[in-house]
Amino acid sequence: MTSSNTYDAIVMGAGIAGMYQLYTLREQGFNVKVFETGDGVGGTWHWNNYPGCRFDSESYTYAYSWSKDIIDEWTWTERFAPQPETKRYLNFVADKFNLRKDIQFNSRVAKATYDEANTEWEVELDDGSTARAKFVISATGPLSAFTLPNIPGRDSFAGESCHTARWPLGDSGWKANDFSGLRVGVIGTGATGVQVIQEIAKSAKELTVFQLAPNWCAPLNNGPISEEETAHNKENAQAIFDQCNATFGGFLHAFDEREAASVSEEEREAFFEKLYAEPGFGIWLGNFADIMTNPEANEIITKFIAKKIRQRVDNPEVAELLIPKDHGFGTRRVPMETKYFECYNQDNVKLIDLNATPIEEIVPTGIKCSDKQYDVDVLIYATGFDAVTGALRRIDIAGVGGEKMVDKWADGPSTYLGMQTTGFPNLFTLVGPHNGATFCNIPRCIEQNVEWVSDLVGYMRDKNLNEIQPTQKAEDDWTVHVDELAQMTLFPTADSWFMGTNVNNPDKKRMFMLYAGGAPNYKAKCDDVAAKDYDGFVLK
Ligand code: NA7
Repeated sequence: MTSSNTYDAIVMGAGIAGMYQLYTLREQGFNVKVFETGDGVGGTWHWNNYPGCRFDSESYTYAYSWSKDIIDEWTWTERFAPQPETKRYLNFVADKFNLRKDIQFNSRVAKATYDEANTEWEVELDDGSTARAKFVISATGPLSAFTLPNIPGRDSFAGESCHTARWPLGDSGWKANDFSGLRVGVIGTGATGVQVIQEIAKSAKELTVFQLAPNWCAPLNNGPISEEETAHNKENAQAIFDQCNATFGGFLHAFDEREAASVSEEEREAFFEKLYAEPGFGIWLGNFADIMTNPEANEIITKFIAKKIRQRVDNPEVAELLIPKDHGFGTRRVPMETKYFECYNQDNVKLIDLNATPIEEIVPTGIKCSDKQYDVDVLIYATGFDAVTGALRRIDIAGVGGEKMVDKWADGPSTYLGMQTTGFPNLFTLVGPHNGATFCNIPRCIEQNVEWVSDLVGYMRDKNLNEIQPTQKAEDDWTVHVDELAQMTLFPTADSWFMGTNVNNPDKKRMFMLYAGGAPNYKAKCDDVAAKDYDGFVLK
């Protein structure tokens, strides 16, 4: 290395992906620097301190698989761990492998510019300092660039407010999840809104939920993990990870290959009831596979979930407001809940349908809708993210010839394997757009992404290669393939962050942002590309 701020690789972000990327490249003898906006490791689990935040993945399937020591030494207390536990886990990993020594915290990458002559990147931080590296690897997270609603008067609110992804931790009061005596407003009813609402409802004097579109929520069925189960999980960890890696979404749950219409109504109903009562995503990702591809099959499960909501909500009018009418079950991310619907049976919880009475403005004392004003003490924005490409869009990335990534992707991202885009050599996008890790029990696919990139960087060192980027054809073919796969599913029938839509990002093109071919197919394709000396890439 020529100077103290020149590295083999710079990793942007110290979440689950960035931490593992640092570890693997360092193990291979590379000089790596991680720049992290926050003041600690963990990414999503560092920032999302809102009450109720927890896994929807079984804890022991979400853990890192690459260290037996971690598996043996860490014990998960709940089937779906709460966020503070996961944050502790990731700090434990960082301590154990001394990761912090190569991470610079409170350091947001503002700019990355490719230096063609030297085939390396110059990265500039918010404070104007710079660093250089042959490779830049973004581990900025698909759901990290949070969005606040563009509602007039937002800054005039005189009470306290926050986005859920920037929950201000405190020792007492609402910041410590005690809402007693407070009137609270929550805007947003996605997976985050659902988690935070069911917690706030427990103690708030009044909770007013402002809902644009309801989501198809299903029970998480969380519980403690017994000592025997923990022992079993540790002993069989590799088999559990292998099981996950063989499924579409990297979860324990695998689709049932029977068609929904192929079984009797009685059998189907019993199957749905069983899945509804079981922990985790089984009702979605362990259901008949054709619920995700065939509108008629989807309608059957949709009707079942609607029936459940009607059974659980006392007031039929409120129940109807909580039942989505514009999309089928599973076509958007299914929020997992614990007595969420029952919250609306409580006297302290009110649901406001923003389609009937839109928000006109935020005023110092609360929210003014078209029919009346709701005064609140605390206002929570659970309004989502500029998903998948958002964090990259917020960095000024310039590639060959000074081309900006935001311009290249103005009409939606185009990539090869969701890992690279032409004109931006040596830049890899972990869990990037159209990458198999985006629709996945994320650490399972993050490990695949990271290991693939690390192998590639090692390969380039061995072969004395300096530069890699995809061919235009490989990129075009992959982008078309991703779209074709999406069109075979029902995902494009709904607006959601899967499709890049969020009312607060009106300029973003509606386009499927994930990869719907399933984790095993994605891995097989990546492995095949590597086995063929990185077929589809130009290496120099
Ligand atoms: P989501 O799923 O994007 O949900 C955001 C919610 O906020 C959703 O209900 C939106 O309604 C609502 N929203 C957004 N902007 C507004 C405005 N301006 N006014 C009213 N309501 C608004 O984000 P989450 O954080 O819940 O979940 C993201 C992922 O994180 C989740 O899937 C997990 O994988 C982890 P809309 O849907 O547009 O009707």
